[in-house]
Amino acid sequence: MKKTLLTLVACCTAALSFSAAAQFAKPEDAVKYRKSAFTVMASHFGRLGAMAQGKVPFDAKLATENAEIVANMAKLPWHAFGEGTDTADTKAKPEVWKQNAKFKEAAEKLQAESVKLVAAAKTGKEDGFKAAFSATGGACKTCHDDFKSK
Ligand code: ASC
Repeated sequence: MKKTLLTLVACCTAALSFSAAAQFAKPEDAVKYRKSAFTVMASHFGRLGAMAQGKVPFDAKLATENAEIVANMAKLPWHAFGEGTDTADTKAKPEVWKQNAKFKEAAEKLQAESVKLVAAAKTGKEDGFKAAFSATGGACKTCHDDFKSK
């Protein structure tokens, strides 16, 4: 009985800390979090861009490492666009919340394209990598056009 109770407490604590991780004390914290994820994503996407544009030689291993970071970062920002985070220091347009289904679709599109980008980088084929880079960049752009002010 005591053991069952202890297990229950352990499970509840784990569940609590998980949901706490998905929340923020203040709207500013959520904005800082999502901006940070986008900043890291942009840095690594930029390194891939240099390869896609031939400014640095294509290197499948480096491309894969950078694409994996992009794909991981692409999972993070979305839960930080909660209610009440539209008024802080943000370039997010009101459409993020007004057209939330469309925003979610755009977020999922980026995640899907960045997963394909990892796969393309792994094959070591430069043409496929360039095409996947372009598709991922397109997903960035669509979302910026519709949901981010200049
Ligand atoms: C980048 C970057 C973005 C996207 C976007 C694509 O390298 O920082 O936000 O590409 O410009 O249109």
